[in-house]
Amino acid sequence: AAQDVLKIGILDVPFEKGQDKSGVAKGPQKLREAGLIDKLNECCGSLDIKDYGEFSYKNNCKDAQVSNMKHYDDVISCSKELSDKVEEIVRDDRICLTLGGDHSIGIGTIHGHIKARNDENIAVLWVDAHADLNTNQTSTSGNAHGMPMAFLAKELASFWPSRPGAEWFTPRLSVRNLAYIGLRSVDPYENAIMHNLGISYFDMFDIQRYGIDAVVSAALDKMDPHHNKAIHVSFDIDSLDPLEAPSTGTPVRGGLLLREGIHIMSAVYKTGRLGAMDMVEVNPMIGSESDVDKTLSAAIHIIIAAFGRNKREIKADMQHILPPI
Ligand code: HAR
Ligand code: MN
Ligand code: MN
Ligand code: MN
Repeated sequence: AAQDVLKIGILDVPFEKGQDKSGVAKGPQKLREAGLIDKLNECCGSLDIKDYGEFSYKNNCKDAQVSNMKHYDDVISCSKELSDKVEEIVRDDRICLTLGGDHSIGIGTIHGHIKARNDENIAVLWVDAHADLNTNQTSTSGNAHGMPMAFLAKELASFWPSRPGAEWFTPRLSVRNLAYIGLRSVDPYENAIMHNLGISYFDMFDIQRYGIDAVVSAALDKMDPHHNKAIHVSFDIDSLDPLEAPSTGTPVRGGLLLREGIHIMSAVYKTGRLGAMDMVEVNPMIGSESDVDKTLSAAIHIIIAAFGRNKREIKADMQHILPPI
C-alpha cells in the first residue's frame, strides 16, 4: 500500500556541559559525516526531511546557580531555547530528531515537545543504562546529565530548591507517562524515587527474562495505556553494551545488544505515534577509531529503525531491477 510521506526535522545540539568529558558535542557532526541522512533516505522510503541545522544558545543567566549542579546557567539557558526550537519543529508537524550532546538536553527536548502538544498527550520512553533521576541534592557527581528526568517530573518538583533563571519552566511530565528500558546503573536515591513513585522500568533482568519484544510492549502499555499519546523516545547510546557502543562517557557493561536497540525503535515506529527522538551521549573522542565507527554505526542503525527501515515502501523503478518480459 502506498504510504504517506514521513515528515522529519533534524536538529544538532552540540551541548556537553551536563557532564565532564569533552567530545560529546561532536556527536551530531560525526553522525552526519557517517552518512546519517543518506542512510535515512536509502532505507526508509519516502521521507520529507527538513534540516534545522545546528542549535546554539546565548547564556542569559550567567549568575544563576543551584548547589551541586555544574554549569547550571548553561543547562538552563540551553534548555530554554532548545525547548522553543523543539516546540517549533513539532508544531511544523515533523517528528523531531535531536542529535546530542549529553543527556541534559532531554530537559529542553521533552519540555518543548510537551509545550507543542500538552502534557496529557505525550509519553516518554527513556532508553538508558542510567535513570537520570537525581536532583541536585541526591547527585554524587553534580553532573546535569544525571538529572534531566528529575528536573522534568511534576512529582519531584518540590524536591528541588528554587530554580533561578527557570521561570519559563514548569515541570509538566508526570512519571505515570514514563517508562525506562535498559537500566543497570541506578543510584540508591534514584532507586528509592522509582519505587516510591511507582515508576515503570524494565531493567536488564527483565530483558533477559522476558525478551525485548515483550518488554517494549509492556513499556508502551504502561506509559500509554490507551495507546493514544505521541511518544518521545530519549535514547542514550550507553543503554547498549559497551561492546556495541564503546564511545560514550559513562559505559556500563552488561547492556543491550544492538539488535535489541533496533527492535525497540522498530516497535515504536510500528505504533505510528513517534513524535520525537533524542540520540544522546555519542562521544567520538572516546576510544579507538574502530570504537568510534562502531558507535556511530550503532546509533545510525537505531535511528533508521525509528523511521521505519525496511518497513516502508521504497519507490524504485522496476525496469532497473527486472529484465523486460
Ligand atoms: N547516576 C550518575 C550521576 O548522577 C551517572 C549518570 C550518568 N548519566 C548518563 N546519562 N550518562 O544517562 O552522575
Ligand atoms: Mn557555566
Ligand atoms: Mn542518560
Ligand atoms: Mn546513560
